[in-house]
Amino acid sequence: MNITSLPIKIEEKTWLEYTLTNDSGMSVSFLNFGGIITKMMVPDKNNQFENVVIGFRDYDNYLNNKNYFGALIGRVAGRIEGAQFSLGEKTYTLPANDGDNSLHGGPGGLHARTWEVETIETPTSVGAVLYHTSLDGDQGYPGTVKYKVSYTLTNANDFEISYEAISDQDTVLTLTNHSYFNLSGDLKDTILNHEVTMNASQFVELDHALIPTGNILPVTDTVFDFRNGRKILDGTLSGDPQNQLALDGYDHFFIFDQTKDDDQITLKDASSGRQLTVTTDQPGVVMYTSNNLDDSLQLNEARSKKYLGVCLETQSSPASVTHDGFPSIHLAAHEVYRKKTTFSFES
Ligand code: G6D
Repeated sequence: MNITSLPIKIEEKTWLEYTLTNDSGMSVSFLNFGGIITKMMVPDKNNQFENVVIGFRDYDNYLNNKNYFGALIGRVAGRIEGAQFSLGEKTYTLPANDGDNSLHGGPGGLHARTWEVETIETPTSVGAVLYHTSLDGDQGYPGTVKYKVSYTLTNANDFEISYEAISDQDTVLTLTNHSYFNLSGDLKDTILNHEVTMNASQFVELDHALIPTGNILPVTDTVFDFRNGRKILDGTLSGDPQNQLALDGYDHFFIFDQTKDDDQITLKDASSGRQLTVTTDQPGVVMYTSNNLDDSLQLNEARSKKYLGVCLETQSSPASVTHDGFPSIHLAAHEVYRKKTTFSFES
């Protein structure tokens, strides 16, 4: 196992790219800028190590990372309708960076911040702790928030992301990571034939602006039912209005069934034999199948294109600031926000 770091000159700044490597050769590389995961080298069924996440070939493109490739997302992952919310008697106005709405914590969200990094090595894992402080009023949100995010790679090929945050005032917050997974390896294929199994009987209906309508729908008898496994392809061909308004794919919040089993999502690619299991203590996940990704970007191994990656943004629901009955994103003053998502790879 080892941890290396590489200085990367970007305009007048110098970023650091850290690479965590375990005893079996799996590695995860990330930047101190945005906590952006730039590569994940994972073996296939023939023990061939290939990259399974989307990343830019030229790192200066991360300065304008409109697809949020690999980035930590916050203060609030997802969309806040009308770019405003109220806490008690006070209404807060956020930058409207997605039409009339606020997306992914605003233009100066966590994806675009520089984090302090401390590396950690134990007998069975290598990792790092990333620290950042966001001041009261940052991107329109109340409260000074101190963040602590841990990236840990174990010798069992588990990559764990643990999130901690504390605010000195009541605020709203739900954090995630926006990696685009593609298990075919080195972007050889799209994710359309990836099979998803997900422990979710409900999903959240969206309107034309991808804002939750307030309706929570059953997945039964729809292409949103992944409980017994389903190819992502189904959602691109279904003609279901909910797939169509997401540009013929998925971009929806799925609410996990509350069971004892924390293995909430499995992603399988038959061609490579790779399997990713996601376990989390978050109440749900936005599964986004890169329906919005055009062919304008040069990535590590290929040009970008639609359906080249699938995001599994485990999180709570920003719709909770507008509608009752949704998993809350409220964080009380001095309450510790503590969440963990583990990405376990097998082949
Ligand atoms: C699109 O609607 C999607 C979001 O879910 C995604 O995070 C973003 O592209 C990168 O706006």
